[in-house]
Amino acid sequence: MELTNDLISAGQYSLVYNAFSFTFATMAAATLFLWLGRSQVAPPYKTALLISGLVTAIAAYHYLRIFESWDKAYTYVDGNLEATGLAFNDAYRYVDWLLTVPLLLIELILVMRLSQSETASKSWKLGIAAALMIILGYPGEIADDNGTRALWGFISSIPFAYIVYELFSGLGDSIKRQPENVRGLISKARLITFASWGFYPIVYMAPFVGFDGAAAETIVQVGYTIADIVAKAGIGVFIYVIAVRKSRAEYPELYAEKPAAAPAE
Ligand SMILES: *C/C=C(C)/C=C/C=C(C)/C=C/C1=C(C)CCCC1(C)C
Repeated sequence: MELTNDLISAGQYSLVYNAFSFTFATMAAATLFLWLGRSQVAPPYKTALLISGLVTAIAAYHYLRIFESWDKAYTYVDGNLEATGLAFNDAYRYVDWLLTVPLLLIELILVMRLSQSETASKSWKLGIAAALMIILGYPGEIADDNGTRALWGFISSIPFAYIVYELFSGLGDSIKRQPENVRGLISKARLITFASWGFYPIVYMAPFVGFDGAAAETIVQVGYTIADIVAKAGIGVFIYVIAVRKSRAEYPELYAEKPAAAPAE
């Protein structure tokens, strides 16, 4: 969204500032957790964790840049918050999504360990739909008038609807074929993906429901930030737990928890 000239308040400024800073830390920590966690899972699941950590790593980098950009857009002069004239750059967020959204779908597919051809075809279909959704949303995000925002938002919702359909119909059949000890978890991961992804278009609509200027900017930035934490770091932890459980079930001799050694007599 174009940052309007009616200036945000000091409270709104620091809310967004802190949200960005917190999210950078969360994404960086999640990356370490996911990458180090690769040693806990069997080889077929290592790629899913590699990609989950890549998603949070890419997001950590972009939150650092978003944070810097926000920091530079405002300054305090004699105790009053003022715009510096350097525009806050929203493009970092969309570039981030363009990379991370297809990867998020791929990590979900990978942890299911489908056949090679099924993995490839689902990854392509969902990955392309995800990229289209982001590309088509961007012109609306940076538009000044609500009409243009609504138009691109609507067009972007078409690939979004397709992704939701695929998650519940196409992947639904694959979930039924998953081992019993993870079926529930994978369904939950899918549900949380759906719920957190559904949050983005709702946040996008803030300017349509009476919020404008500084309030809309604050809601949009904080809203997307919360959704990003759930959709990237939160889902990453789910992928990790699913991968650990499947490794234990499929390779019990290697990954099952060993009972504690009996104390020496
Ligand atoms: C890590 C980032 C994620 C999971 C981002 C997901 C973003 C969306 C699901 C965005 C969807 C949008 C629409 C469906 C219409 C309005 C424009 C968007 C791009 C906000």
